[in-house]
Amino acid sequence: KPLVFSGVQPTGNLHLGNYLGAIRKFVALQENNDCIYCVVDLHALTAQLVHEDMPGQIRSITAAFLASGIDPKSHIVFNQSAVPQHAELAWIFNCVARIGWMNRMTQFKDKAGKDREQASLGLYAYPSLMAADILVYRATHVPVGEDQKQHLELTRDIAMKFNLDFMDHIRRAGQGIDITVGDEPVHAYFPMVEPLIDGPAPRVMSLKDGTKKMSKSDPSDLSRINLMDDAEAISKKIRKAKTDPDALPSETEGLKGRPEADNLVGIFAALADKSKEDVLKDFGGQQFSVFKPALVDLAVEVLSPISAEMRRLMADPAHIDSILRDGGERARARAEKTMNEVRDIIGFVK
Ligand code: AQP
Repeated sequence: KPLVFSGVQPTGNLHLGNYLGAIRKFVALQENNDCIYCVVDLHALTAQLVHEDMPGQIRSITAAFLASGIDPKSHIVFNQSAVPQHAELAWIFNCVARIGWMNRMTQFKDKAGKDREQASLGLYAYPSLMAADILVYRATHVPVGEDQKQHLELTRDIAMKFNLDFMDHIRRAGQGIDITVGDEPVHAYFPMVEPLIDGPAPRVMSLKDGTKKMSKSDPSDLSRINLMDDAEAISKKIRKAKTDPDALPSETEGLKGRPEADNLVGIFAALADKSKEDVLKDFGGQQFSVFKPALVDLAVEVLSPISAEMRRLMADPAHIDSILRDGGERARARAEKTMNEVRDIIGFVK
């Protein structure tokens, strides 16, 4: 079975972008894949070192995974800090990756803000830890939102450079397989990961500005729908969402140059498991005063069972912790197998 890995940071309330761009895909992928889903708590230190309630944040992301339908028995759910092999491989990848590659990462530029000198070294090295998260399991498929595409390209670059630089060592250690990359034969240890970004809402945008992504760190709570929002909050946020004065078009072509309309139609499509074309077949020619109440009903219908189940799960933190502990043990065993082989490939004396 293909091996799927993905993670979510325990940094604030999960929103509809995290759900549609990531978690909902995690759930669907369980059927035909071996899945590892991680609460990436080490990543949470990159933007902000001290967290008021780190345990609560970790448990709430875990609860969101479980409430959305992730099965922690057939698959693996754990928190990153429980598996130190992620950080060990990240160090090796820091030595594989080139500064020029890291300098191109747009997320670093966005998150570091104007005073880049004050950003943490961890924020700069974030994509290297992300590559380690994935490759320590030698995972091949990574469901993420579109904002993570560049980091996955970097993961491929890191894997490729490691494979090429250590090709003879990999062979000598009796590891790896022969693959072809482009026309080049490579004896590879790490696979080339494939991002899974498709769907009608690969990038959910802010409700206040259709050109900015919906984000946990946006200071305006009206810009996002949180997974824990109740029906009243969802309704208020969608009613207040920015739109334009025109009716909805009947073809997707008509959404061009209308980012807010495009975003709301994309959200509707993703929540209803339809294409944008199908949504416009139903709502083309209608005003937002008709479309928005339908979107409220749909969002409440999809999200309220999840938030109710999250509340139920979070009332029993010991149960959540036992799931993380069990997942951590199983993840650690797999990650240690890889690191044992990587130490041999590099030539560390054990
Ligand atoms: N707006 C979005 N649309 C689609 N997918 C999204 N994701 C995040 N925002 C959107 C996807 O959610 C997963 C988990 O994200 P994360 O918490 O690990 O990191 P993030 O991308 O930094 O999330 P936020 O919410 O945007 O936080 P801040 O405000 O801190 O930047 C990832 O797969 C991501 O693609």
